[in-house]
Amino acid sequence: MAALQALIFDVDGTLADTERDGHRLAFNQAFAEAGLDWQWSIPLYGELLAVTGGKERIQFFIDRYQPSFSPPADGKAFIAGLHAAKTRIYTELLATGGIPLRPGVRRFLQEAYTQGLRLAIATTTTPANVTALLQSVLPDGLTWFEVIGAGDIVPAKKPAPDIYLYVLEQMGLQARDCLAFEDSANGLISAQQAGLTTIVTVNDYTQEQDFGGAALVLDHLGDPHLPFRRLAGDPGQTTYLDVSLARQIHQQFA
Ligand code: XBP
Ligand code: MG
Repeated sequence: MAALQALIFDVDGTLADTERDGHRLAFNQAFAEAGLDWQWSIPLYGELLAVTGGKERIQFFIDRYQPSFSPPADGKAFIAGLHAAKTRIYTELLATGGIPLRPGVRRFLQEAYTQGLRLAIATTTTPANVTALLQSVLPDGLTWFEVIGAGDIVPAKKPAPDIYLYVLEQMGLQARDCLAFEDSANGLISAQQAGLTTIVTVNDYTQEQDFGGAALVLDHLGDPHLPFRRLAGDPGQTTYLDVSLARQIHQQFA
């Protein structure tokens, strides 16, 4: 039976709740700067999150909600320009320290790193966004994560397994050596298709989604003074995720 060697983390919604008050606001500000009257409300953004990737999300929005909109230049270049502005706005917002890590994330990562587990990131978001988040709330993460698989480095975004397969290849590991951490159904499908046992921590946008096949579904990772709520799976008597429970879950599903 393979021993647990590495943990691979999604970013948005998993390390931090970045979507509603981060990405969404940055998209809206980029639209305003471009003179567009598009406004993504909290519920509309929940619907748009079904499409992963910011450029892909803007394209989907135009197709569905602005079908008569004709971009001033070539459509792809127009979206790329809007998205570059969004990335600038989002990374500036993170630099103000506006978005904290989710409960238990720092504690668990610190423990895992100290115990010699290898750490990596597999995300749909733009690489600059990951760096900006780590710089602002987890500077140690810039050295802890040995591989950061992000954004357009693979052509097919989640729910395709490509980003997880890329990270596994970079680390020289098999899926059975690792655990993945996700917050969304698209992320879970991506990790599962790559063969990874997956722990899910839900958030407001994802709590109603289908997490069938996840090893464990929690409201967050928990902390000694902030127990998690178990939504599916068997964490035994433990009330917060530590390396010992992570190893146990990995063995259960190995
Ligand atoms: C995150 C995403 C990203 C962000 C926006 O999904 O879907 O598109 O919302 O980032 P996951 P960009 O958590 O599954 O990685 O605008 O940089 O694409
Ligand atoms: Mg996510």
